[in-house]
Amino acid sequence: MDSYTYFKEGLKRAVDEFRKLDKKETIRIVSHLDCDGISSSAILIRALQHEHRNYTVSIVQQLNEKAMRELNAENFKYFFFTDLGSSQVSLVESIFKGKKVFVLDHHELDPKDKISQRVISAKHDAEQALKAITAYEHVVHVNPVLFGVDGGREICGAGITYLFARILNPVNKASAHIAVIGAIGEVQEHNGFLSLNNEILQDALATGTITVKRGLRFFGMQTRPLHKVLEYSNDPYIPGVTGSESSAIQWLHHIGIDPKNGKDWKRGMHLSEEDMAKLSSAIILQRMQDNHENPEDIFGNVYLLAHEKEGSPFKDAKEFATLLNSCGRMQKASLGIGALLGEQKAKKAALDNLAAYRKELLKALNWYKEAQGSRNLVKGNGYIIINAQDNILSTVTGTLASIIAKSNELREGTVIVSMARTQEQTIKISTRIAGNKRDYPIDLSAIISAIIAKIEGASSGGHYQAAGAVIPCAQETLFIAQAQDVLDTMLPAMVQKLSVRTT
Ligand SMILES: [Mn+2]
Repeated sequence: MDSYTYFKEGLKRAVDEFRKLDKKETIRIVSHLDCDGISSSAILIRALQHEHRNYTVSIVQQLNEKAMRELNAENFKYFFFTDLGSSQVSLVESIFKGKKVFVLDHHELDPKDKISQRVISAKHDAEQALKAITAYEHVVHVNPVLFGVDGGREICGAGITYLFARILNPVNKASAHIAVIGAIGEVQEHNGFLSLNNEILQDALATGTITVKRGLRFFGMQTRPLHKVLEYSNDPYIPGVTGSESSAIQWLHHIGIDPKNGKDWKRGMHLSEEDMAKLSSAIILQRMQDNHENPEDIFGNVYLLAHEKEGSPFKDAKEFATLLNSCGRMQKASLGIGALLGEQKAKKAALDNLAAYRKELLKALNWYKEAQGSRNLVKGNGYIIINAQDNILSTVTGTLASIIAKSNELREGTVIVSMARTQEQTIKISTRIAGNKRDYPIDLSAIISAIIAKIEGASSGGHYQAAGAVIPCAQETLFIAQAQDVLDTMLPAMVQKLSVRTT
């Protein structure tokens, strides 16, 4: 048996545990606020409905000790934590005495949890990993990382929840498309899916909920005017076109495509096959003239929801995923869940919410423009610290940092640290690297852990090139000082590696 088969065997054991639960009890679902977490909860809700189980759902930004103690004080015996919980599983086990908590997660394992650490020491031995799932008194813990499966790329929270649901009852195959949306939101799709994600996609194709076609890798082909799609296209980048609305319109005329359909702007999905071919070759040519590394790297898989109308913001799985993220960030996750479950009212409200979210984002960008030269921006050698305090929504700090990173205003390779206060007396911190390359030798998760090492009450997480942290508000000044210190010492060594590599 390979590790994937063992992992599914582990899910089967979790399902067996689930079947033992008293049917009269209400199940408390707690999930993460991003697209993946929202998708996970939608899949689980549908599965529990089929089982005729009662449930109640909460979506949270993070699962800290305080939140867990509050949950434990509620009047529930059974819990499901989806897309979160693994990195605090030892705390879950110690807090939820006399309860049963199912943790379905793909995040890093808890360094304080002896059971998962034993599996890591045994080099993810499959038998050990299987035993670990039910080795707790109050937790049933399923995480592909235990089996040596890459939780960053091969499967996400929604995928794990989907496989759990599929074992519980094959009728849940009808939810495969939701897991695909979750994986796309989690950026696990790169010209196709790997292993378990791909297996789930095959289910979605077989049940007919999703169709895949090759197409231009642009965002918004269903809903945005074509010239807007080109104006905003950072990846793939079109030299001389990206970044300017008027250039995009002129260029379309120049290559023989009318940007209008009568009175209205033409959208990507309106293009005839002939015009689509014309557009593709013109983009490749434009990139060749600019000596782009891979001028023809403009195509990718487009995942379309079969039962949504052409031109709808729910048609393209990538646009749907963005919509779900915006629901989470505006604290309106329930609209996202409703939209995934096909509720028309929720879908409409989710669209209104997307407009409100875009306003918040614009507000954040305007604040950043006006903050130039102020004390809120700390500029150093190779980095910038943006301290937005209460001026922007804490849930858009990451997106703000990403937009600045891709805007070409900072030198390539500049580290961006963006901070904003939450409603819980904490500060949310996001880090990004400026530029459009995918692999700078700058390890942001190492940098962020070094910064928070001396800060009490801080926690961090993330990946090599997109990491974040949460600190208490009282530590704001100390954090900035620590960040300057760490970046001044760590960055030069990493950047030196960068210049060696590129020459
Ligand atoms: Mn996730």
